[in-house]
Amino acid sequence: MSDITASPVFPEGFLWGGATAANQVEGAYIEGGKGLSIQDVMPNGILTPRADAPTDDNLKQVAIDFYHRYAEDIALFAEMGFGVYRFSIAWSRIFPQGDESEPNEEGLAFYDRVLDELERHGIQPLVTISHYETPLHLAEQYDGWASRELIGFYERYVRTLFTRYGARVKYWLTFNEINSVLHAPFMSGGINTPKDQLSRTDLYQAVHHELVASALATKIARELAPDAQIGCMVLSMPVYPLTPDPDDVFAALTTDRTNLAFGDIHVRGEYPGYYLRSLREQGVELAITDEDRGLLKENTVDFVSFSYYSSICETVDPDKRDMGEGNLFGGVRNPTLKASEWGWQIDPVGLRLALNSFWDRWQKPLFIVENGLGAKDELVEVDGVPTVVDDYRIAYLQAHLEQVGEAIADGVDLLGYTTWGCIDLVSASTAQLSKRYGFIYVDRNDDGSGSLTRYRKKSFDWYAEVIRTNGASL
Ligand code: BGP
Repeated sequence: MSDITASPVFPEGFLWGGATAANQVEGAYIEGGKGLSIQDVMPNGILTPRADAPTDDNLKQVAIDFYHRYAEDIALFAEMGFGVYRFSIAWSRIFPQGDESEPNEEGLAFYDRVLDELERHGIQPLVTISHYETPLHLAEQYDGWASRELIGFYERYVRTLFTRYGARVKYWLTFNEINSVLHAPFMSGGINTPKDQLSRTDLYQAVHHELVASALATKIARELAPDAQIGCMVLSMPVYPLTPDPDDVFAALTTDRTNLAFGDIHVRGEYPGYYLRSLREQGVELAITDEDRGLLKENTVDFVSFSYYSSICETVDPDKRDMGEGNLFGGVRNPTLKASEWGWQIDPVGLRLALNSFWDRWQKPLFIVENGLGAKDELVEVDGVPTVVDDYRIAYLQAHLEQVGEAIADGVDLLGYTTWGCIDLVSASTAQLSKRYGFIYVDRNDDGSGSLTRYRKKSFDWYAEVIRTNGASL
């Protein structure tokens, strides 16, 4: 008989690993037939949403040169014992402009090589189909996801991916942080119209197009890759009431729902009533066809994945709205929590709360596909070996993983956990390299100098031990 009071145990087969995105690691921005993506005109991250043309000060042009060093990097992941590696396919490597009829074979062959290498090491791929890297031509010519035409281009792209890799890749994510298009329309949705000139209707229409495209990807997977498991990916940020005032409690629910809606739609296949009410109150009128409704309803996801970095608070009292930073968007600061150097509040218990609330709500397997601490690391020598003594990162991950263990003991069905930026990479929000997340230090600086040599940080061995013991060492 099992002891239900036993300490949390990660289930057998739990997928431990790490996550990256093409534009943040690959570099080779115009090599191998790749076309420009919106990231190639974003040298400043979301600080200045776009430049007129590519500029040489864009660190993503080289990033960490994963395009040429993927074998070395995957070997390091294998050394840590990764069971899964989440990466994205750069849409503009496969369809350089986005609207061509034929894919770029050289781009497809690159991901074949990455998959070969993962297979060789027994690491499962977890593929993000679209991670903040819409082909630039689709942004400039069509206004990105504001146009319904993007659904057709995305369909062609996913058909190509499922045909080529469907037998080799089990886990797929349709859009990275799909809800983020509301906050960063250019980066997340390739929407060229500046945010302040974009009407609410156009913005929510773009979201609708992505949601329909996401459902369509699930439909195509069922046809072309029947063993594939399709997940949505949502930026999560639990919202607490700042005070016990019932109005604050309801305001917290309302803010939380701006994110929860995306899981609701993917899992239940329809817009929830509270979402429709909010659209009405904002004067948004969406063009939704019967075909859209059918696609959403019939093609719900197999699992829900999400990023988790912090929680926020909410209050109706304007005098108490002390705003803090967060992942793409912030919220009212929580006076009980500390924050990272970038002001992202650190809340391990919030992760257990998110896991429990998502499981209670959706009853679908969950996957944590981003979590981690961005920090400024210093390369030092220990016993003559260059390394980073990143005890702060170990403490962050340890505290979060303990809460993940608690959530599993609470009964949550969790497929796996991939830390964000398992190797240092270019930050999405700042476009700099000095905001580091990795277990592996990459010698490259914000001014582009550096040898690109990889070094194992102290957290490298720590994570390897967590994986080796399936969490028992936590
Ligand atoms: C998420 C993105 C990632 C990643 C991460 C950390 O929003 O999905 O691409 O970058 O946040 O953010 P940052 O790089 O800004 O620290």
